[in-house]
Amino acid sequence: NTATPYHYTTASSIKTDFFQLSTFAHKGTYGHALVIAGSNGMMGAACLCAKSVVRSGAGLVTMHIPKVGYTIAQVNVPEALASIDSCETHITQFPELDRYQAVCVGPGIAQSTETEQMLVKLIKTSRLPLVIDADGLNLLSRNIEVLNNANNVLILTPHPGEFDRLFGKSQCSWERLERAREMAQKYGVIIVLKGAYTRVVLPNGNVHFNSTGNPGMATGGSGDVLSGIITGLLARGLPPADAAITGVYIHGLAGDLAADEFGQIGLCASDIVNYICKAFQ
Ligand code: NPW
Ligand code: AMP
Ligand code: MG
Repeated sequence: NTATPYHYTTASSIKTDFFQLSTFAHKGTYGHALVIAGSNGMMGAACLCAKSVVRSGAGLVTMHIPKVGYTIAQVNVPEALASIDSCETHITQFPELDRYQAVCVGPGIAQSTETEQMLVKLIKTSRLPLVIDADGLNLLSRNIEVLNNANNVLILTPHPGEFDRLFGKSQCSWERLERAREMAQKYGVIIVLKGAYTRVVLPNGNVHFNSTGNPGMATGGSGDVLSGIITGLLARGLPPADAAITGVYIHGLAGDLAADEFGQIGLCASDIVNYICKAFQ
């Protein structure tokens, strides 16, 4: 039935033309991504996310982080530039957006009121494709109507707990999926509903079930890697729907390749990061 809204993503559905790099490419060719992430005690999320942006082929990455995260970010992600917030422990502002092609906000940002105000202002003012993940989603749940003021493409990447905080509790995964379709259409956003067979729900109501990934990926930081991959693809210029579908597929494949090497038990988020390149290959 060609009219079905439900699709299944396999290797053959992934567009690969962008895999071929231009011989004359330079670091400005493939986009500059901004990652607004981290707080006191959760700088790991920021580093995993930013490193995943690098591994997904963005030419440049800047991390906007609180002061407490400066050394941590520079040591763990030497490829990334740093933009330092005026606050010691959490994020209260975002830098000028002119030079960026894509933004990710949320991994490890915690839930202070100042960070919430920063997020609302970012959604209202940014014209860039924007990935909102983790605590960014928890803060968004207190301001859901701001989605009506977005003038950019938003990609929301909730796990079921985050989805229910955003849009209300569902009794089962089918009900959650149908609510995601309703919300994606209502607000014109892309919703990446994570879990086994992650579902990418598009603003037209279409759903793309992912075929890669394994339960070894149910580990802290795994989702922060996914939001970084999607952001890297956006910075490279992929249209948002392609960035979401391809990013989810590559994330799962990187997890599968890592599990082939190490097994599923004890797989960690850094292992997934280290297999992103191989997954693209
Ligand atoms: P349960 O367990 O069923 O009661 P939270 P988080 C539910 C940062 N991190 N299916 C689950 O419900 C993130 O970036 C930092 C069903 C539980 O209550 C965030 O900023 C790390 N339910 C921040 O931590 C590494 C599911 O949601 C709740 C579910 C908080 O993010 C870790 C847990 O989720 C982390 O990434 C599923 N598949 N998955 C670092 N190294 O710096 C989750 N739930 O409360 O949103 O907490 O996801 O850990
Ligand atoms: P988060 O909860 O934000 O750290 O995200 C967890 C990530 O791991 C998501 O991309 C999930 O799709 C993935 N994941 C978690 N559990 C499984 C599973 N059982 N099978 C496949 N992928 C999973
Ligand atoms: Mg997460």
